[in-house]
Amino acid sequence: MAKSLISRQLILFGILLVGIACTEPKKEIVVPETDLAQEALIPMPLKVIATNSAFALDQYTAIYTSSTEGGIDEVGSFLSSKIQSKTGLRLPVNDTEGSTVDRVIYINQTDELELQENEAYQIYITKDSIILNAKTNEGAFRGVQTLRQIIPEKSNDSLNEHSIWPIPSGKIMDEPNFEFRGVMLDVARHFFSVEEVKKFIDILAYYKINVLHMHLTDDQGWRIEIKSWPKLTEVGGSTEVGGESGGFYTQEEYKEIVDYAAKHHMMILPEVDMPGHTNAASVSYPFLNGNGKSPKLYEGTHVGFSTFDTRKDTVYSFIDDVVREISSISPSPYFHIGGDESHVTKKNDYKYFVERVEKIVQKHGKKMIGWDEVATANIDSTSIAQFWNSMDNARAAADKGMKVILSPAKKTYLDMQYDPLSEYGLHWAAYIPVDSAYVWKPETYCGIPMENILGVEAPLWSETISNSKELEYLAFPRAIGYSELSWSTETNRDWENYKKRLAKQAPFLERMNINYYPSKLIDWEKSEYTIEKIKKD
Ligand code: TNX
Repeated sequence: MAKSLISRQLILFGILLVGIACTEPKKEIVVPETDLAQEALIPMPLKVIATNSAFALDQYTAIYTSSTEGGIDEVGSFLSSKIQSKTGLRLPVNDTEGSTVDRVIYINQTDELELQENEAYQIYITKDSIILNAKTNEGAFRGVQTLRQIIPEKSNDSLNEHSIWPIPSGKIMDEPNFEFRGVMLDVARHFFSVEEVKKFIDILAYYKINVLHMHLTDDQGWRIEIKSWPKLTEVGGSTEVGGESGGFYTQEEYKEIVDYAAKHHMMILPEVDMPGHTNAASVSYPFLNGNGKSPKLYEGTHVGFSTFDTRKDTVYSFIDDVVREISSISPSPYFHIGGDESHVTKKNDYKYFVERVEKIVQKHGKKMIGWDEVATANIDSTSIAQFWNSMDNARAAADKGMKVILSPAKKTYLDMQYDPLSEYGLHWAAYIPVDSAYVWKPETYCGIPMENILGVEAPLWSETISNSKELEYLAFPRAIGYSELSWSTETNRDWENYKKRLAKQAPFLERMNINYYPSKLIDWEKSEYTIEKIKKD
């Protein structure tokens, strides 16, 4: 604390010195009139108050953070690098010497914030400064995403002798409605490389998603190195749907993803799906198998035919090793055990299995998450159910005092087709056009109390997709809507208003080279790219 106070003072002193050093009389900067309340922010912040002037972001702007250590400085550097890629400007961060500074962006960690949530932040934008106050680095990072969204794509070159990017002035107060705002990626049916996962994280973080759930194992593939059971990846990782060679992450690569996500204040939630969806594991080590058949590598898309042998102690020793190894490289407080669609596991065996695995997960210091079927077992109120299919299971979980993550297939499954003509995806739960994905209320959808709802997650199953281009087609723009459903309050959500803000995401998505689905329900901000795409579809 003392250290951070000292460095804060040093920086403010630095700003002062710089100010004094600039003895030349400054020309007044000219800014246009603006309206902060009309900005296309997604997710919609809690409160936005416009004051109709602007902060002139330009080459004489500098970023300072309240401390030069402890992570808040990294949030400052993150903002600087994103400003550079959007505008070409190179803003110094915590630079106390040299450069001419006319205006500052100050990112300030403070315990005194009117808002309560960990991720809360407030931004004050005036003609001369932008002050971003947050309780935590996480909150500061969320605020930085808001700032990124209100920096114009194009500079104003006509009002002054040099280019400025006018940022509308006013005040933003913001915090999330739900603490868990997730997207899931199935890397088991088709494998996605570390680089592909990182690109996905880049876009999700921009919309304040804070959990990437990775479905690491299934019948068609085992995707994470387990050092004590090497055949899982040697054999089980060798295939994927459709017969192409699969792939897997070494533990080092998994850590690389975890670290990359952490820099974006995002948690990687690991899932090892069991006792069903375990064919790849059973082919690697046949003693695990409990369906009475001899397991073979599987490249099709059926579900529900595999199961572990739930009555063998050696199976639990195996699971102990897997949970231990993954937990040791996973900072997430949760471990997801799957637990869905175990159609060939007898009911009592299923319950026995879930109850025993819950203890293993807890032994390794994690809270268990499972798909909603786990609520049929006698599990702790500290475990979490992920509602995808059965309202009864979701309600049973809430009755036990458990928290529930909402992933109703009819509303949030990113692998559902938009409509019968859209490429990729399935439609067993529903067709989910962009409006239907947005127009529902997590707060009341399955009739469980708000205090039992941990958040919302949109799963992207990968039976029909195998690369970034296809992934992006299904995920975007729908995932952007789920970010608003989980961050913004019910009173701040409105389809007619959202669809106008969504239309204005096109330039960002295009700059990021995202192959989003150009739904005709949205009047996309026209650019050559979108016009071309709409013509083709
Ligand atoms: C159901 S949802 C599954 C997945 C499939 C998905 C396809 C859930 C918990 N299980 O195994 O990939 O449908 O949409």
